[in-house]
Amino acid sequence: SQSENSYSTKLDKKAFKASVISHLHSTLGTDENKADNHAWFKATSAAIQELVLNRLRTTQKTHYMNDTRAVHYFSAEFLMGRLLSNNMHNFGLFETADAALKELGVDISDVLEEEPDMALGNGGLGRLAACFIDSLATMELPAIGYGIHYENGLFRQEIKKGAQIERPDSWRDYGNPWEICRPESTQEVPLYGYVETKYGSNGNIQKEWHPGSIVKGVPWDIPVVGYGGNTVNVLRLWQSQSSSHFNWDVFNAGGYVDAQRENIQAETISKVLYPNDETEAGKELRLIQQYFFSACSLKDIIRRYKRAHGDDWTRFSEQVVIQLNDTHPAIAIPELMRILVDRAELDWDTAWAISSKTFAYTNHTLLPEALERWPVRMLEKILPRHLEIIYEINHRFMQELEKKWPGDNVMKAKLSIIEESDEKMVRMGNLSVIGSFKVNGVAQIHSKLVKENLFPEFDQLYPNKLTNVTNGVTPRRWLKACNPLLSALITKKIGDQWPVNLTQLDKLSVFADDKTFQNQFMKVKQKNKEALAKEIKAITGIAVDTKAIFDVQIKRLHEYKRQHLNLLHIMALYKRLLKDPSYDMHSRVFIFGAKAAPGYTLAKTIIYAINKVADKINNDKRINNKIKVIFLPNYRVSLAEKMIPAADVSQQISTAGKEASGTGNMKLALNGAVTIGTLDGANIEIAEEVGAENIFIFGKTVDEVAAINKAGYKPYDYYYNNSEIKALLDWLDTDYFTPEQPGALSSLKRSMLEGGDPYLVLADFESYSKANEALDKAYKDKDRWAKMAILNTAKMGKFTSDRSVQEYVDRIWKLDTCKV
Ligand code: 26V
Repeated sequence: SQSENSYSTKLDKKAFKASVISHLHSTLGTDENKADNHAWFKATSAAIQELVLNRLRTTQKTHYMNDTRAVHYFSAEFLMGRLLSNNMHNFGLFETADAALKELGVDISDVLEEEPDMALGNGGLGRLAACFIDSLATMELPAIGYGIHYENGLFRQEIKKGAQIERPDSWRDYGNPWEICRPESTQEVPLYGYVETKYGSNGNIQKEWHPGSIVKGVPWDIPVVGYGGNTVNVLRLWQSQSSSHFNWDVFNAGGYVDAQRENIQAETISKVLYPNDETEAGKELRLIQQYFFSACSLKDIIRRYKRAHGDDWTRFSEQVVIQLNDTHPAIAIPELMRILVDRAELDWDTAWAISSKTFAYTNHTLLPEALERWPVRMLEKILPRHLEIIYEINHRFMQELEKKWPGDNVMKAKLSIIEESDEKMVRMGNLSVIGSFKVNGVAQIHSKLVKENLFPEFDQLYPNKLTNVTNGVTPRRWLKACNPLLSALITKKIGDQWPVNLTQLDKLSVFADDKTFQNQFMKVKQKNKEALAKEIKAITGIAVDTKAIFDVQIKRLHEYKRQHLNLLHIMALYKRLLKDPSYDMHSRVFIFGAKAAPGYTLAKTIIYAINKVADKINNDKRINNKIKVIFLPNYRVSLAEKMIPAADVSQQISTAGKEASGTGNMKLALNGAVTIGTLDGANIEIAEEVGAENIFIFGKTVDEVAAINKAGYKPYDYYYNNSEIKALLDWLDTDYFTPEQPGALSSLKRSMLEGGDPYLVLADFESYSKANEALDKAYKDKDRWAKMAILNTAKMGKFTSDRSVQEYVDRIWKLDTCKV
């Protein structure tokens, strides 16, 4: 099997023990008697890292010798989480390490808990990047991830008196055992300044950018271990540093510089990850972050290309494909054009032919507030030459449009990279579509909406450029490593190939009605629930009944994801129980995890509301513990790994058309949770796979949502016509949940009435309530539920990120595997 490779067999328990102890002595400078869990973590990681680095060297040598075409995954975010457990699993060494540490008197789970999460991402987009690089390494594909070495990842969330407080996340305070600094590959990044027009060597007009300042980018490499441990690829993250380099040339140009030179501290560029998921703030430092990592990465790629091909640019796009993870790195397009035209002195058409065969772009959202647009004035100041190049790209594009649709200026205004508003803006989405050879959405429905609503004219202009690649998740982290009990049961039943061939899970389907297997499957779920209950008790002090339904909603807090729909329904159940103590429902524990962007007031109010409603319900003796509401603070990858295996129910309740794909939906179903969800994002494809009997679908469809909005949605109609809805909203207006702070939840009510209820919470409430009743009924039938849970796991084969990556490889990247 793939987990049995030469490296794992070389290192038996005895050798592993010796390696850990030797690292305890010579790397950590301590010994077995003095070592605390953190020291054991460091020593264990060092023992693993030794193997990792050996494979890394071999992989890099092999890729170099074979001069392989490689994908370069440009992403402002990589939400890696912890690496030790994953790396041990991928080397097939987890059991060995477990046994070795046990003999040393150390519990491996205590050791794993010492590792801080690498939280260098906000949510779905960043975690997708992490799953993709795992799959790329597992599938032995030549690939490199490029991103930013943030000193502080996504903020740590504390809940004080029910409200979110943000604290800095310092994941490297005690050092990181995996990263390797590569000062020899430092790059320089120019910023600010002015553009000089002059004559080039061939007598043509040439442009030269004289930057006002230069910062250094220092790369840190994080090895990415593929399953089986053969290929170890690299995630290269750039850290900014001030350069001693002062540009005298510019200085001598006469004080001109000082006027335009910003006094940004170079070090601030990679200081912190912006925590705004899905809202574009247009902050200068963020644009600089984007250019900083894109420019460093391109220079790194070109340095490597030139080592093999010298100044011959003709093969560049054969060797290099760059995937833009959303528009965040789209500035790489004019940067490559600048290098080709200004530096390599290629003519425009030649340069454009290379550049537009190099880039491909993934769109991750349709929300208008998340579509990136930069003020022209800001670009002009920070990247004056790039602005010129963007104008030139746009000018030529306008000529192309004129040929296709003569005289159609409305069309031109719509497709222009430049938005002619009061404050002129550069539309990064349009730039990305024009500058890429493929553009993809992340689930079928999303890609359809990208074609029909977001970029319809582009789809006409460039047929076959817009396409779909449905997201996936790595089953190594999201089943094998996080759910050892279920993994063992599955392996016993169908063998050990499922981690690399997930459609094999379908072999479990024939046991869905098998009573023995149902018992085994649900026993595992029960054990996982008990483990989570312990965790809940430790974190919140609240005891939950593990016989209750564990109902989980974990994702960023956003109105479109509708945590407040879930909350309203919880309040409805509570109200029904108060009114009628014999109201028939299975006891249920509602568990939330969610961070709100620090400036998103309503999202923070929803977190506060969940916590306040929780306080009231959890302490109300009248309802006999039928409902518990748990908000677990600081939701992150490592917490997800504990919550997902224990979930009975997966809440995926976004307004149809708003959630591009979702990936938590896949992770939960993979671990045997049954989805209650809307026909949105990948839920639709999950429903197709598991069948209508094994999922609870509710709510307006994309078409119905569009029709309602077109006709003019009137949330007051629902308020006045449905007495339960009215009572619930009015309840938020009383001081019942916030006696010490009357009116604290009123804004939440207002958002769904005066605020226009933009995400149709009220329109979907009744349907949601009915779906919940059906779910409750299904759960009471133990056999039926077990069958549903089993089939959810069995039918998730499609949603491995290996399948997503294979689709990118076949249709976009055109890579060959390279056996190391
Ligand atoms: C936008 C911005 C705007 C500026 C500040 C920082 C920032 C960070 C991220 C974003 C875009 C977020 C888009 C995103 O995460 N989309 C999610 O992508 C997932 C992977 O494709 C998908 O499963 C989710 O449905 C989608 O919401």
